[in-house]
Amino acid sequence: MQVIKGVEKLDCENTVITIGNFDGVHIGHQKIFDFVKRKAKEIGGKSVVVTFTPHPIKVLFKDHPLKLITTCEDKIKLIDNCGVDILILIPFTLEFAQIEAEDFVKNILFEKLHAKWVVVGYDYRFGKARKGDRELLKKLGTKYDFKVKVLKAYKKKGKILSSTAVREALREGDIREANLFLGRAYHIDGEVIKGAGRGSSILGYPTANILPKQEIIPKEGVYAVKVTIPHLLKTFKGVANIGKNPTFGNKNLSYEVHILDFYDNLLSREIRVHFISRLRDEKKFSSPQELKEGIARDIEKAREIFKKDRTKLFLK
Ligand code: RBF
Ligand code: MG
Repeated sequence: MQVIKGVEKLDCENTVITIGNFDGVHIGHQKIFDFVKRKAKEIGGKSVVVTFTPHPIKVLFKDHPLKLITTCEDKIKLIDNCGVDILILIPFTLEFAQIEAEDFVKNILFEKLHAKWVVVGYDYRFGKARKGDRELLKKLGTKYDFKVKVLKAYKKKGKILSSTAVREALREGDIREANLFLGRAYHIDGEVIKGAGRGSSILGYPTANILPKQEIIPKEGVYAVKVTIPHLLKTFKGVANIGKNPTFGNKNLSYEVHILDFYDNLLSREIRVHFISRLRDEKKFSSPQELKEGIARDIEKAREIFKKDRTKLFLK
């Protein structure tokens, strides 16, 4: 996949373009890309995804609490994995936000990107003050000689699939639903930092504590996870805890994972934690010994889950 930062004139004369934020690159997004690729093949042109960085909401509303599912880096790799020809990353600025809907279509989609088809979701809005909608897009398509395809909402289990739905599922700790919508396991990446050291000394379950790069972290609690260790090119089974360790009265939230059948030191290494299933809430045990027995039961439950699990992992 060719990645172009900013808007420049494309060599290729025929393109099928979709435009959006595509946070999470969930299966609804993947369906849109499939349509774009199919059309591109039909007309002998290139499939093009146009997206923005940073997310427009973060630029337009500085205090908006929006948290993103994917980092920009992951979004690029996930779109690449979908088999798209060209990804255009437009730096979103206040100045860019001033472009009128028709100017965006004429100057960018028509003159620079040579759109023959423009594929958007049913609720697509574009241009200054979001004044452009699918009706305007169709009108401009007649003027600038491209066709417009508006795709319907994609539903799974009776629910409309959207980035918002994925964010809510993660916030509620409903990993199964988030993963169903994403078509893969949700993951966080982070460097292993020094923890309290209690894991190995008191509990006998050493944990790698991480500082996640992602903005959304699943709800506090205990999870069955898989852990990819890039420098070993390997993935292991594990159990993770997100919380404040009430048994020890900690104040700060920690993100930690105990990796099964693994004994190396990972300090300062970057690891990826894929969430498979939620096991339970974090709780205050009456003693470290009780907690130790609790973790042993978590591991047993996790091993049972892994036996049947087929969740796809995003490794690179
Ligand atoms: N700490 C708690 O205080 N309550 C818990 O319910 C709890 N559950 C955990 C489950 C797993 C699978 C793991 C790996 C850790 C858990 N911890 C829990 C965190 C534990 O207190 C921590 O790993 C040690 O204190 C070392 O930092
Ligand atoms: Mg630790």
